[in-house]
Amino acid sequence: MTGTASNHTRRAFHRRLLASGAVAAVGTGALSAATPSSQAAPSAAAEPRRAGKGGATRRIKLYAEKLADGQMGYGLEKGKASIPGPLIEIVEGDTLHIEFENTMDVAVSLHPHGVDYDIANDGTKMNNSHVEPGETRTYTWRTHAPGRRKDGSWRPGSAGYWHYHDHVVGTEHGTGGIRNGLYGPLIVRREGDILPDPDRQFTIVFNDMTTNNLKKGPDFKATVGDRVEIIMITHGEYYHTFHVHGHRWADNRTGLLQGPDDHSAVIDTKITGPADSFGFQLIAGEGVGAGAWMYHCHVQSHSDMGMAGLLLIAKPDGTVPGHGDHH
Ligand SMILES: [Cu+2]
Repeated sequence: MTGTASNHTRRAFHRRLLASGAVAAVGTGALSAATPSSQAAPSAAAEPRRAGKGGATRRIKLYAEKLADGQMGYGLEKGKASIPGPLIEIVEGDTLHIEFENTMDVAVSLHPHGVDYDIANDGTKMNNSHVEPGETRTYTWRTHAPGRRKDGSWRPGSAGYWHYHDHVVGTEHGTGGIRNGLYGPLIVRREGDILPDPDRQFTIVFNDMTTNNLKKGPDFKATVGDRVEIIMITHGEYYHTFHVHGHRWADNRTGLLQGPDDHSAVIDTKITGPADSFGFQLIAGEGVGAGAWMYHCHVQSHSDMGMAGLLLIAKPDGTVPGHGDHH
């Protein structure tokens, strides 16, 4: 399986956001002022798109469904659930109302990390914020920009690479739900954050000894020069070391350096444990070219058991040099 199925879901979500007037969630296009018109800049050299202003109220519908193979997933449309669930992307200051329908025969919930929610939106049975079979409830997530508290201390904003998951199926911690696939990525942008290229957002979830609940890590496709975004989440019982070949990122909120004086560590591996999440952007093949670039868990027995997949980075003509003997 490639990332194609969930990319369709993501496109649908973006269309939905755009349809509801939420243009800010995906920016308003390139900041063209800095690009001289005499320069025919290739896409990687063009000014990146940036996140617009937050403060919007958004609404989406989300379903929890049983999949054909007995696993479970979240989806934006009935019959379209996926593992991981759809990428939800908002901007600091936004409020998101999620009309959440449980189409399964067991109780389920939606519990987020990173955003502001009151106890009625906790998504746990102990707060009666779960959803019984066949029922619907609306969860509300809020976000805020950073700022100074009245006491002078600094309050962090909501921006980050976060995630959501079930907290009910199997045990009161959602252990069965998470194991079966009820999890997904959540990005909160800060106004001005650099946005990746469309359809180049890849979610990689180490869940127990699987990747996205697959025995072998899925492959993801991009072209040299694309601005790719990786959202990395871990669930389950084990600690892992996430690694990408040929590319590096900054170990900070965005995965990007702010400039020459940003001393964030530049890394190509990161130790990650259950419920951790992080993300970063890379320019596909930057300085190294096209190829079948591996990503994998660097715990040796884990990668040997299948926790590895490929970033298939093609040349502009669509070919991936050296690739073809992997399938
Ligand atoms: Cu591992």
